Amino acid sequence: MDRNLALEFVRVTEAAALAVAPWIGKGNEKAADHAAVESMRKAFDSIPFDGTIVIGEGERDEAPMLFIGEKVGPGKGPKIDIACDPLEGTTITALGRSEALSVIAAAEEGNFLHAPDTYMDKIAVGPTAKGVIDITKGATWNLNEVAKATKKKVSDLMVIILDRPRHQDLINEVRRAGARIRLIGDGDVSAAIATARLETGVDILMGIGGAPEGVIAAAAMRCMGGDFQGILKFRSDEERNRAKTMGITNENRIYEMNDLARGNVMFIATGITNGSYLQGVRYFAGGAHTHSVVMRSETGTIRNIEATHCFDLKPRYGW
Ligand code: VTB
Repeated sequence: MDRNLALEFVRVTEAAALAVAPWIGKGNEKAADHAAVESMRKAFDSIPFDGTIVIGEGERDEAPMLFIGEKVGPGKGPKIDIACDPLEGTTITALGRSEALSVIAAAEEGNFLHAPDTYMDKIAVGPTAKGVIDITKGATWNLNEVAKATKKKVSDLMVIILDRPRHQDLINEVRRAGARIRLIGDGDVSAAIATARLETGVDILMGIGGAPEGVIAAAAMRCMGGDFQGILKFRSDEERNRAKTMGITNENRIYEMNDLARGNVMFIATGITNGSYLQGVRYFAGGAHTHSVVMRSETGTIRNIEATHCFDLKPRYGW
């Protein structure tokens, strides 16, 4: 996969982030999401590649754009599969809270798990704890192993968990084990990334979030040298059956990072609202600054890209 594509794709997440920025704090999730999707869809056309959405806004019948199977890009050039989330954190954005992102993961055709739109139990850690986690062994066991690997006490560890009633037992167990918890309202892709960034102070992500976003997070963790595991969690027989038609036969399968995102992968994200790693979109007179990250698994290169966008001079993708 042409390494320059990663740098091209940053234009796409930047475009989506800029399109969402006017909707921050406006209480309108739908409008924010629509702006992100439309602008990302349009921005893909400017990249020389033959893309297929494998993880996007949902099935063809429920999403008008960036649906699973949709072709994106001009159709010439390398065949690339795209896992995208134009706006990861719709509620975050509507409420003006932190850690909303626009993200793309890219890989050569056939390398992403075609994850059904269901839940996934997830665990993510940074490079120092790579190889020591086991999602089947429970929270206490994993906290002890991560503490050993990072040479910290369990009580020093910071665990990110989505603030949901379904996590009450997990929260109780982590507290009993003595670790600290950051409960977040939304956005477990950014939470997974945070485990691999020292400046965030986060050691582990645990708990159940969206399965498609699990694939995107796994791509990021591969690029960052971290670790990730997931198990699909179906909410209904309908979801179970849909997964079967997508080729998922063993519903208890443990997906390692490489099962979710294989081969050479790229991960690109732009901050929408401020986060512990990426800064959000910041306006100045006549333009805005964006903060993005571009990563490749092949080389482990991580590039932080601060861009200044002048609204009067640059083409607009709906922003
Ligand atoms: C949300 C969201 C996550 O999964 O939690 C969602 O914050 C699923 O959980 O970032 P709910 O149905 O309880 O909201 C994500 O979108 C991705 O994993």
